[in-house]
Amino acid sequence: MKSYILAGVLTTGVAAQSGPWQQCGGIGWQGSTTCVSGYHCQYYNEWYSQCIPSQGSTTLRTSTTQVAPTSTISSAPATTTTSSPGGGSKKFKWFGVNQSCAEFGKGIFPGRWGTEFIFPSTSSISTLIRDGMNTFRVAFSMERLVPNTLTSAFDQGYLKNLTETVNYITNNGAWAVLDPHNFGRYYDNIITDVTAFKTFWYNVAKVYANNPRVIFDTNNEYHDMDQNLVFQLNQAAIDGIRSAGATQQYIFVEGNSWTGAWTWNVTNTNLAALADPENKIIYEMHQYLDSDGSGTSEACVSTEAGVQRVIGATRWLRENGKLGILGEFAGGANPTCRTAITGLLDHLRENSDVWTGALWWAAGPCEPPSGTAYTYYIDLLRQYA
Ligand SMILES: *[C@@H]1O[C@H](CO)[C@@H](O)[C@H](O)[C@H]1NC(C)=O
Ligand SMILES: *[C@@H]1O[C@H](CO)[C@@H](O)[C@H](O)[C@H]1NC(C)=O
Ligand SMILES: CC(=O)N[C@H]1CO[C@H](CO)[C@@H](O)[C@@H]1O
Repeated sequence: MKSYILAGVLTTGVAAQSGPWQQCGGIGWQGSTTCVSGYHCQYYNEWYSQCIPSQGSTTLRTSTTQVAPTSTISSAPATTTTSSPGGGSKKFKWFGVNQSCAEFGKGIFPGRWGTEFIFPSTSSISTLIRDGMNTFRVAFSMERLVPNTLTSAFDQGYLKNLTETVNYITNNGAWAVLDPHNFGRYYDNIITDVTAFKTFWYNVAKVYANNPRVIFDTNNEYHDMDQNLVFQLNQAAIDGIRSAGATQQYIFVEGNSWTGAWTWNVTNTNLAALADPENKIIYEMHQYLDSDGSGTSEACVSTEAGVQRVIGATRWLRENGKLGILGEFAGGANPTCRTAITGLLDHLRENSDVWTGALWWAAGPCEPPSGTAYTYYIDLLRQYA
């Protein structure tokens, strides 16, 4: 999912029309609500709309409401017989939410803590743990962590706050997914220096090498990039992490085309060749259920959309002997989406030999979870946790 800007504290004013991929709406947004030629303003949720290509040709992302990935790893199918919708007795390894806060205010760097960005509140995390969530994908921005170059020193203040968040999560027995929410870019330029990217990950992994409950997510949603480069960046991240001595942790790799599950089997097939000496790669995919291109809808295209959009990925994972996680998903607060989301989660759980879990995108503003969709779905999500 895209970055968000903190509601009520947004300071940006944008003149004229918003450019490609820029924000064009959302609560608190004071900039332009129209996009430059060739792009249209796509509604994602009450907090965020973004300028995306009009033809929908470059990305097959369906956008809609935000989702949070819950993730799980299948491992030993548990034998609980809780009756969740659709039944099923398997349990996800990872099930949780995205914590989207520290990467807010995209494009305003370094930005001000408490204004452009903030870190997730501990009360939000503990509430969600009580709801059964065991995984938190903590988004952050690389430009704030390493302001100068990919290989330069950390901003110690940002690192400290990030680490406190991570430690709070893992000290409470949950998993913290470190998510550089950068779309394969650094200061808006596609990252092409593979060696520098490896060093970046070496440096980050050094910090967390002794915490086995940390999961490294190479980058959020590569898109519109050379497919071989996406492979190389993922491999460099793996190599950097392992060479830093972080050998126990899982690594979530992401693909091109916004790491979409529904196009994975045509777009990202080369990523099957990624290699990890520790054999702990998990393929992170994202999936939203509204139609792309309409630009307005919280609606899911059908009650079957969830299953239809991931079934090809399920097959790909199984045929290639890989494990996956649905790192972001969501649906609007309406019955069609609810049925589609239920079907999606049931499908993932029925295929928990390859799907390790799922992470709901976002629970609302960084304070106690309160997003509209989250509130609508929490009772359902609890049944899969
Ligand atoms: C870190 O968090 C503290 C509050 O706990 C805040 O005062 C400070 O500005 C933050 N710094 C950064 C860089 O996030
Ligand atoms: C690829 O995935 C899509 C979406 O799930 C699915 O409709 C399609 O049948 C898949 N193709 C193959 C060859 O598996
Ligand atoms: C943008 C957004 O809704 N982010 C949310 C992601 O999930 C965490 C956990 O619930 C929320 O605190 C964030 O506000």
